[in-house]
This record gives sequence, structure tokens and C-alpha cells, in this order.
Amino acid sequence: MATRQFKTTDPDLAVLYEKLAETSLQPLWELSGLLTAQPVVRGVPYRWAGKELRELGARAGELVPVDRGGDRRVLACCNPGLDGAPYAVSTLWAAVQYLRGFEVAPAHRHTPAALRFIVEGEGVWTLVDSDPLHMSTGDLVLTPSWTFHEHHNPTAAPMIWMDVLDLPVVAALDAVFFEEGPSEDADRATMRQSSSEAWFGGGPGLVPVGGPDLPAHRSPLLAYRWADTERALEAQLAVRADGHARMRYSDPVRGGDVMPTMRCEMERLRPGTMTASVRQTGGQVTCVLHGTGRITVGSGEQAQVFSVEPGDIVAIPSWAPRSVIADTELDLFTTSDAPVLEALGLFRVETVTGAKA
Ligand code: GTQ
Ligand code: FE2
Repeated sequence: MATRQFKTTDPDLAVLYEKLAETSLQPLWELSGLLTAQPVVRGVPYRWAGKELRELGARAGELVPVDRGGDRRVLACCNPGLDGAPYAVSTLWAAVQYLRGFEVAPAHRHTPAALRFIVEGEGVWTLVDSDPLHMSTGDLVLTPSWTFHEHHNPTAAPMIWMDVLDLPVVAALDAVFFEEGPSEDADRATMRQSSSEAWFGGGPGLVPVGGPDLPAHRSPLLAYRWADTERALEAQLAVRADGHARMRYSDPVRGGDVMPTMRCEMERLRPGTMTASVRQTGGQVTCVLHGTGRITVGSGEQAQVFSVEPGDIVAIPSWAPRSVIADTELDLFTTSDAPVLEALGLFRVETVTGAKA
């Protein structure tokens, strides 16, 4: 039997249903739960504590060599609503990666795109198609689809950071490809400066005349430095009264999102600031960079209030309202799949309660 057979007391219909099942067909009038009034979301609001991520990452560092399992020592955040799938929300992979002193995570490339966000530490270099990008607290580093990447730690100190990948989306589209690549000499890597930043990270409103061709589907700038992000947040806070600044990381030449599948944003909330409750289609992952506060995800009986501190990772499933209260000054990095939904005409965002967005 090729597919599920539906039950009926009508003998003629029973024959039809048997025939349909044999023919790999199903009657829509017997199916339910397909066209729901609102998104039916399997992922749940969830928080992984930074303290536990750091401790368990370090323990994995003691026990597991970097070459076991895809050449990366990575702990994936698994949303408890997703039946064991290693995804933070149904459309985003989020994880912490731990690299001990003097370790190298060897070169490879894959069609799923990745980004790294650093909550604490410095010293690791990520080579993206041979371009060496230093990683330091508050930086965002991109490894776009099908770019070779490898991570080098030339220092004695271990380093941990957050990875976010669009793997669930690429997997759902049956478009995952992977291959290993030739790793480079780490000493040479750390001596060169990033050509991506030299060309495209020049400064506010400045883009090169001439220079390398722009990559078709993503930002030519591969690293966004914390000093620049913080300067922008402070400038915005100086001209708004609500104590809540919000910046989107963009392609500096064309203004779009950094990659076609993932949007990145940084928010700074002054102490005591409370945001409106906002929901949007598509998943989001928020990582706390500095400060403490409370993030409420979901509404009504499903609402969860997470007290957060640096290094915490919070999953915000599609259409779940999110609001934030800052107890101290609070810096939040958020990745979403909004560019995918926007490209398909499926993006919706609305304020559920409150005054300030
Ligand atoms: O650093 O290359 O979290 O390939 C998952 C897959 C990190 C990486 C992840 C990867 C990487
Ligand atoms: Fe990778």
C-alpha cells in the first residue's frame, strides 16, 4: 500500500479510498491541519544559559578532539518542541563552538550559510575563501554559502562563540552540499589583513570606486566590528527618547541583508527600558552580549519569561510575541530568517501590546 487509507462506512467510497491509497493519492476532504488559520508552530520559546554553554563547551574541549563529527567541536541548541531535531527554531541552527588554544578547525565549505557572533574572547581567525578575519567580542563574522572556511586559534587560550546557520531551510529545500578543502598555514593567515574589510569596511557611507566585483547574493563585507556597531547604537540613542536603539547589519554597497537567508540586528536598551511586544513570521535567535534583563516570549499561558545574562541564547519561534525589559544596559544580537519570508511575500510583523516598538 502506497499511502494511508481512509475509513468509511459507504462501501463505494471504501473502494475509492482503497484505490486512492494504492495509487498514492489522498482525498483533501479527509485531511485536516493543513490550512490553519494561523501558523501552527512546533518550536517552543526556549533559553540556553550562557553559563552552561560555556561549561559544557569546555568539557567537550577536554574530551572530544576537533576532528570528530564534521571537523567542528560544536554543541547544537535543540529546541525541545522539535522532536530531537538539532535546531534552535524550525528554520535556524544555533550552536556554540569551542576551540582550544593552538587548535585548527580545518577548511570545508557547504551550501548552508553561517555566521559567528562572539560574546567573549578574541584571538581566533576565521579564513573565508582565504581572507583572514579576526574574531573578537561583539563582532559579527560571515561565512556565506559555499565559501571555504577554517578556524585557527594561534593563542594559548580557548575561545567559544555562537554559530547560526540556515541549515534547516537549505535542508528543507534538498539543497545541502558539502566538501572538504585544503587548509592554509595559520601563521600566514594571521599576518595578512582582511581584504574584505579593506575594500568594504572603510567607514560610514564610503564604498570603493572600482575594486572587486560584488558577490551576487550576499554582502561583500565579511566582518562587522563591535566598535562600529556600538558607535552607531550610541548615536541613535542620543536622538531618540525611548532608550531603545536598533541597528540592522547590511551589505554596505547595496543596503540589503548580509546574506539572502539571514537578517542580523543589534539592539541596545538603556536600564529600565521595556519594549513593545512584537511578533513576526519566521524564527529568531537572540544572543545576549552585555547586561541583564528579562525576555518574554509567547503570549497567554504559553508565555515564558527568561531572565537573561551574557552568553544566553533565546529561541523565538515564528509568530511568538517577544518583549524585553532591560534591568541593566542590555545589548542583544538577533538573527532571523526574515529575508526568506520577505522574498516570498510571507513576512508579517505586528505589535501585540505596548507603546514603544
Ligand atoms: O564552523 O564550519 O555550528 O560547518 C555547524 C556547521 C559550525 C563551522 C557549525 C559548521 C560550522
Ligand atoms: Fe562549516
